[in-house]
Amino acid sequence: MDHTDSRGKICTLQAYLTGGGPSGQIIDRRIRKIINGVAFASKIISREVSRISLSDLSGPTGGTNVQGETVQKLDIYSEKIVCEAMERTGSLCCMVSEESENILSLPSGAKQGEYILLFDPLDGSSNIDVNISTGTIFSIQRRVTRQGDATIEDCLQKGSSQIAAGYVLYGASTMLVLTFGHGVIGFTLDTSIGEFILSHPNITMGEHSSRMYSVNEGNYLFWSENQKRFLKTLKGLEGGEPYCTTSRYVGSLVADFHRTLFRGGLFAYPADAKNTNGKLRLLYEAAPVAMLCEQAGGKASTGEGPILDVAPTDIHCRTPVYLGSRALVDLADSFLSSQDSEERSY
Ligand code: P6P
Repeated sequence: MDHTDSRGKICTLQAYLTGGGPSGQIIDRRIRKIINGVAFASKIISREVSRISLSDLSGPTGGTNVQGETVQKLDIYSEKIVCEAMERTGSLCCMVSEESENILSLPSGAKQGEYILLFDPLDGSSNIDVNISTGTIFSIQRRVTRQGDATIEDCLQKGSSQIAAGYVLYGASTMLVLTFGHGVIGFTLDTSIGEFILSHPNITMGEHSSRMYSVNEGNYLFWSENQKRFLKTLKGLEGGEPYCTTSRYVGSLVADFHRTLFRGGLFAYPADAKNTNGKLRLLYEAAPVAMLCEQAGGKASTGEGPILDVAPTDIHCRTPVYLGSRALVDLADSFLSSQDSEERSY
């Protein structure tokens, strides 16, 4: 495993961002500040996640968020930590967080910039009490309005215009995985020195390397007929050879996606009768992982077209997600994009 830069030395995140990585790519100073802010916040979140059962941050707040989901204390704490880190960058004009109903402005007096951070502060937090991996997912867009306060127009941009996207996985190790549109790189947090160290200079997705599929089959009865037929075909229950012969489902997007990114296979969260537009949120879950997926050589689809081409309707809009090895996502599209509206109903 290459942990070094182009001169054979240990490569930190900061060294990478300033051109010290194998690619020599130099990241714009304003973007660097955002990435460094996310990295700083994630070190604190990682510390709290790793000791959650010893901490008064464990458990629910007793409230629900705009998504109607139970809010964990660590969700709110994580959002606070990210926002505080971002205020000091001077690179942002606003933020969008899964935990906040409306667009988040920077505090008055904070230096404004031309970028937007859209993030899920602690994805998978409902699993935190059973010690399952969680993550922080983020997307960076550049504002489209010329001046003044950022508007909803600045936030409702397609995934194809993302400047950068990534996540921090709080798992067996804490990893920062990100892309600037020129491949996917991974850094591992060395807690002994508090630095993210380059551990995966070029992450690419295996093509059928794992004949693994990842979907919550507990929703089967709520799926459309097309989706049911697709899954049966994937498993070889419709007469042909199975495309996939093993299944893994964590129920934490960052964990399920990270495995798919490294091993290939298929991850899906289909639309169903309960979530007719899918469950995963477009701006700060599906779009960033779709960019990473495609940058690693995979495919990311709604079942009817590229996730990166979906025009957002509101900051918390949702989308069906099929992503992973191209051949498996193509197979999904062949079933899901069927024109027969009857088969697409639930
Ligand atoms: P289900 C976590 O709440 C999340 O948003 C994603 O991290 C995950 O992929 C999905 O929901 C799991 O949903 O319905 O399978 O529990």
